[in-house]
Amino acid sequence: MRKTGQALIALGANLPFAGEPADATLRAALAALAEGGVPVVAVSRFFATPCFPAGAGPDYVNAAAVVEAGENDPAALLARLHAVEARFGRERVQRWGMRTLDLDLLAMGDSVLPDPQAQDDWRALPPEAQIGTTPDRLILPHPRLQDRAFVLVPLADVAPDWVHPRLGLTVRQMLEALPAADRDAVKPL
Ligand code: A4P
Ligand code: MG
Repeated sequence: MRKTGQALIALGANLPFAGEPADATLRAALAALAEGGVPVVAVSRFFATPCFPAGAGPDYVNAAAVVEAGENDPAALLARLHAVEARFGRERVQRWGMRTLDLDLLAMGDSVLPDPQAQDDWRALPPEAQIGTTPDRLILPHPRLQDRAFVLVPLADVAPDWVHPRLGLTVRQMLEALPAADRDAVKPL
């Protein structure tokens, strides 16, 4: 069996599920991953983050985790994340819409999927095109991770020295490149 090592995931929620607040959902989702054969190696602090796009819904709770991919290749791991999302009430009504749980696969080591050119193209997508264009296949690293304080601040808790395989920058460096106001808006719960 192929071993693929560790993966970085992002967790987010901005709607309660079954009467429980978003932070409880994130905790339960991490437990569900572990029970479902995806051991959780490290978990960041939980943060309150302003909704992006601004005004599109309540604030989010965001976190990041390192998980053991084991025998899961990236597609299998994303399928497991989607199964956990479904269990916690995720409905895909609108891209970037409000959600009870979002689990994104941020990276797996230095894997670049589906290929370097496509990852570069998705990463370079202009902001106005991003909302209307949804990838139909797995992109790794996640094409927006370098832009988002709500991803990078939690990620810096668990993987500050992970290097983006296309940008050659660490999580810490990507975070430093963001506007200070973006970073400061991400507050530990
Ligand atoms: N997909 C391709 N690559 C990946 C990947 N690396 N990880 C595909 C996860 N999914 C990936 O995702 C859309 C499609 O991208 C799927 O077919 C998937 O296979 P989705 O989860 O169905 O839809 P989504 O969650 O609306 O899209 P996405 O791209 O995950 O949304 P974002 O960009 O993550 O935005 N504001 C705050 N403060 N905090 C948040 O966490 N999250 C979003 C969601 C918006 N605003 C937010 C937050
Ligand atoms: Mg998602």
